[in-house]
Amino acid sequence: MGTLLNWEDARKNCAKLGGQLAIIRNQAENDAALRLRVGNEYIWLGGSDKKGEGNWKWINNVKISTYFKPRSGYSNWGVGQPDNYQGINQDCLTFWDSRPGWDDADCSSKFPSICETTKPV
Ligand SMILES: [Ca+2]
Ligand SMILES: [Ca+2]
Repeated sequence: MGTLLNWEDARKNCAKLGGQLAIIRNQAENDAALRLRVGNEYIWLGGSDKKGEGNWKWINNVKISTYFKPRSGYSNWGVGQPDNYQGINQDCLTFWDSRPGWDDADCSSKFPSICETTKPV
């Protein structure tokens, strides 16, 4: 997870390793993923709104709740996120670097990422 990759490369890298970019289904998974973090850094997660602005989805196509589009299911956005910060099109999901919760970030940014295996453990 230490390698710095843009979101799409991170997604492909996880697939190559036989898994997928992490999907966070509940608080326990969120906490477990956060424990993998070294310090306060952005880390790619397996969600984006690349395919439709404001239409946040996990890579398994399950929709992600936002304050402007509430859905059922877990979400953990940081305050005011997602925000397409300063008009930059932020379409990829990450842990926010310094504050609790998730952030939408520029997909071409290079961050570490978390893969999960799809096999039951
Ligand atoms: Ca966006
Ligand atoms: Ca943002």
